[in-house]
Amino acid sequence: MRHLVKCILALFIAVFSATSFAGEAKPVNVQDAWVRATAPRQKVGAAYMTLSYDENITLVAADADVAESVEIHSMEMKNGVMKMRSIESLPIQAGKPTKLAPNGLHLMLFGLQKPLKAGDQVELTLCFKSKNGEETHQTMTLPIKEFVR
Ligand SMILES: [Cu+2]
Repeated sequence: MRHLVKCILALFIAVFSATSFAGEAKPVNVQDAWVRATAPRQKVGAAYMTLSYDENITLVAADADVAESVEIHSMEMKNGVMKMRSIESLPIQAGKPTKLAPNGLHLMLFGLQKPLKAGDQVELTLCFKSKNGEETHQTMTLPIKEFVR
């Protein structure tokens, strides 16, 4: 079974590279991307989205026009308390959407220059590393929204 999966994967990759040789790599699929509105004087913010791709790819860095720096964060239970921590990179498995959402994985925006107001927009750049080590950047505009529980 594992062999079969490998074969299908190899075939798939061959087809993929044959059809995309002329242009740039296909962009990573980014859906439902948004930035959470912040309270006045709040210096950190968060961005959420669902990432998917038809090959294994890794999110290695992010940057936002409104923040000094952006980190990839995960959430985990520690002694019954949800804690977030910074992770170096976020692997996205081929064909499996990876969801960044409140109370889970998120992009943390540090050093906000001003409060993030619902209705405004944030320019976000994501840096991905393909399995052959190639890095690509994708810049997108995200709406700022109020988080409704
Ligand atoms: Cu965080």
